[in-house]
Formats: sequence, structure tokens, C-alpha cells
Amino acid sequence: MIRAVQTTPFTDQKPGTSGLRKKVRVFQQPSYAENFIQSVFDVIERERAGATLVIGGDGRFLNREVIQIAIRMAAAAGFGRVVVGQGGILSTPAASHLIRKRGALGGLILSASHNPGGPDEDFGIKYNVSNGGPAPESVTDAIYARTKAIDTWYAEDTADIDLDTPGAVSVGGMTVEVVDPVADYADLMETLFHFDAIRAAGLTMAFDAMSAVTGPYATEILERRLGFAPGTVRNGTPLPDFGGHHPDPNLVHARDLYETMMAEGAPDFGAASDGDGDRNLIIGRGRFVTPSDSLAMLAANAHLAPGYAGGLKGIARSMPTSAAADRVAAELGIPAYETPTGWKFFGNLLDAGLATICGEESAGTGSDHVREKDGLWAVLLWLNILAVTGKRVDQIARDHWARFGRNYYARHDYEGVDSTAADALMQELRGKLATLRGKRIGTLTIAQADDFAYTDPADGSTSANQGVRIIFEGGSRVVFRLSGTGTSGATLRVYLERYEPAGGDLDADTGVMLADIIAAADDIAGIQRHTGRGEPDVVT
Ligand code: G16
Repeated sequence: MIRAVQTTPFTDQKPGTSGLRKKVRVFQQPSYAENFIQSVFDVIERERAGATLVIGGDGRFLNREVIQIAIRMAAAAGFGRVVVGQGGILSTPAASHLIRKRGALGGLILSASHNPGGPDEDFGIKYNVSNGGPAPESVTDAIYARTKAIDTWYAEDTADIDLDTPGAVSVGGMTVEVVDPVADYADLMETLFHFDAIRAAGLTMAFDAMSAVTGPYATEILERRLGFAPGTVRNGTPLPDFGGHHPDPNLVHARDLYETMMAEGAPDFGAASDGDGDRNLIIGRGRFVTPSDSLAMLAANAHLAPGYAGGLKGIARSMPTSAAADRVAAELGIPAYETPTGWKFFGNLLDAGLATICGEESAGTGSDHVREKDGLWAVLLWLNILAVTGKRVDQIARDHWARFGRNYYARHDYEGVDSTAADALMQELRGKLATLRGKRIGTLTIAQADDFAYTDPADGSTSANQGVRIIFEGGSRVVFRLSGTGTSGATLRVYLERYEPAGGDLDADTGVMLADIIAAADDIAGIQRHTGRGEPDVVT
């Protein structure tokens, strides 16, 4: 029997960079999750009857409860089948793959990604469409509009299903299939990479799953299928609160891995992934690789993996990501695309066959094998390259810079800034863009200042106000934008980049190389004046 429950709209259900992310306590309000899920279902009302829906999450606190709610609501909405990961687990890339493989109409992915989990931390719901990728802005805008008008949600009146036993059950006439979350994804990886070569190379590695969703995937692929020693995967059991840590694979939150890789006797290769398995951190013995460089190095060497032996169609990066990948594209004679922040902008390029590899400075890299960024994919492509070339990460990096030059790069995050102060900073900056051209700051001269706007080459849709770019003569750059994934206050992101050509100073300290630009950033935006902060909270 279907239950119709009267509700009133919440005013704060606007999806951000990647779905709706809020504190768990916000999601625990009566009807909060239901309103959002019903709004998604209302937007796809015409297509949903009899369709397949994939549901899974990163195992964080509230994951199971919201999955049960979503299943009851999917049954009431007339879906024919729900495919759900055993234990409610699906990494974001595995969910993307499952949507594509099953020809699903879409999927609900429950995650707040790299944000911490637990009763006082974060939760999130994201809707992905039939190509396996995050819903484009036209769809998220429609969902938001619906959340502001919703008055009823519907659910099949039935008990929770057993999420831990694989197999199929019926819920109000809809089939719910509980599937192994790992097997299909691991099989896909075997088609893309030289597993035999990796096995034969005798590499050693450390992988930090950060007590998040990649644990079971990494254990199956790295330890079982590729034969890395037991214990290679650390923190491999997904925990609802990620062991009290931020499952964010950067140099702050994956400090233990960094220290392992910088120490005497470090393994050949170190990597980590985030809460939902789509981000990656790459550290070779004694060598950290920035995400922007990793994208460029993977693109330059991708032909060494069977999945990409035919070459790349194009390379796409988000605007704040360094231009290192553009140099690779130029040398390969393929197009380079610059999109706004957010993986959803890559979907059209991949669907249209314009790009093969995409990446972002925020530790995301992926390809056209799914429509999400994919942490383990990046790790496996690196392993494939190391195995086939016989080189180690440090050598790959040095060879790359010697050939293409080096884009020194850092991101400074000012977290938990008062939202009004952050908005005032951005507004003041936008207000003076027209006056900045030609201005000299120390040794730097501003060549261009604008607010990034994007026109999608596939469907012509436009997105404005995607981040303020200040480009200096010579190609150095600072970008300012506010994060769209935080759940309290504002996070100001300042992206800093300086290009050093081949033959120049390629192995200098990044902070030293960026010092002028860091000073100019404060001069231009008044970071300290607006936020009261003298130093960023996180430097990546
Ligand atoms: C999400 C998006 C990414 C984006 C990142 C950072 O990642 O999928 O495309 O680059 O947020 O966004 P922001 O700078 O707005 O915080 P994830 O891993 O959180 O899903």
C-alpha cells in the first residue's frame, strides 16, 4: 500500500557542486530526505515508470536509513527495479558503472564525499542520470525548483529490506536486487589495464582507504587480483564515521601516508582515496604529485594502458586546474577543454566523444569508462605506467617537466569563513575586475581579469560566475572561488599557478616559486582584511 505524506518545503535544498550536502542533523529532520528524493522523482516523472534505479552510498552514518527510505519511495514512484549495493555500499565510480551497465534511468548516490561522517558531521544525496554522471545543471535546477513547491511525498508502506544478503526481493511489485558492489567494477578495471604487467613488475605500495568506501575495492583489486602483499591496503574497512577522520586524501588528512612515502625504505608507490572513492592522492617514494600534474602525466602516458592504446580524443580540465594538461594536449595534437568546477560539466564532453581523460585540481581524475571521477582508476593507470616503463614516480615527474616545463601549483583554503565576509570579498573583487588590467603588483603585471563563464560545446548551455581569474603576463595566475561542497560557513579557495619552462628551475620549492603570486593574491582580494585570516587552513 502506498502512503501519501503531507509535507512543507525546506528552503535550503539547492544542490551544490555535487548534490545536496548538509549536516546529518539537518537530514534527520522529519521529511527532509524524503522531500529531496520526492523532488528528484517528480522531475523524472515521465520516465520513471518501470525503469531501473541504482542506489548506494559510501557507508557513512545515515547511509542505511536513507537507502531504506529511498527504496520505499522508489516503489511508490513506480520504478520497476532498484539495484542496490550489498550493505548499502557503492563507490561513486562503481555506481556510475552500474547505472551504465544496467541501462538504468539514473541513480541515487548517498555521500558527502571527503567531508567527515558521524552523527554531528555530514551527509549528502546526489542524483546521477542515465549516462552514469551527475545530473547536469538543468536537472539540478529543476530539482531545486521542485523542493520549493513540494507538498506530498509517497512511500510504499513496508518494512526494511535485508541489505546484507545478495539476491532479489519484491517491494510493492518493484524488484530490489542486492548486488556485490565490487565485482562489476573490478572486472571493468581488468579490461582497461595490464594487470599481468603490474603483477610481474614486483612493485611495492601502500594504499590508504581512509576507513571509507574504497577499502573493499582496493583489497579485491590490489591484494587479490594484482597480488600486492596483504596489508598493502590500510584502513580498509568502511566505518560510519571514517574512524573520526576526514576521508580527504590530501597532505593534511593523509599525513601518515605522506610520512610513509617520504621515509627511508618507503614503498615504490603510495595512494589514497576519499569517502566515496572518486578522488585520489598520488605519492611516489619521495615525490608528491599534485592532482593537476597527475592529470597531465597520466594523459601523456595513457597510451601505455590497453584501454587507451588507441590514443586520446581530447583532454578536459576544470578552470582552476593548472594548465599542465593543456601542454600535453597541444603536443598530442588533440583538443583541450576548460570547464567550470564540478564533474557534471565533463559528462557532455565524454558523451559526445570530444574528450577521453578529464581531471580536476581537487584530486579527481577519470576517463570515458564511467561518468564520474575515479580514484582507483587513477591509481591503476599510474601502476600500469610504472610497470610498463620500469620507471618510478619521481623519474616520470622529472621526465615530464623536462619535456613540457612545470606548472608550479598550490591551492590555499580558508575554511569556516563567515559567509557574509566571503561574499563581500568576492563581490568587491568582481566589482573591480574591469580596472585591474595593466595593474602592476611587485614584479607581476595583470594581463587579464575576468569571471569565468562557460559555454558547453555539446549542447550550448552556459554557466556564468564560475570563479574569478587574474592572469599575469607570462601566464602565472591566481583564481578565487567559493567552495560549493561545504556544509558550514564558507570556504574560500585561492588557486595559485606559475609556469616554469623546460630548461628552467624545475625542482624548486613550490612555496618559494609561488611567493610573489601569494602576496599579489592578498593585495588584489584583501583576504586578510575580509576574513581576518593571515594564513590558509589547508594548503594542497
Ligand atoms: C566535488 C565535485 C568536483 C569538485 C569538488 C570541489 O567533488 O564532484 O568536481 O571539483 O567537489 O568542489 P568545491 O571546490 O566547490 O568544494 P567531491 O569529491 O566532493 O564529490
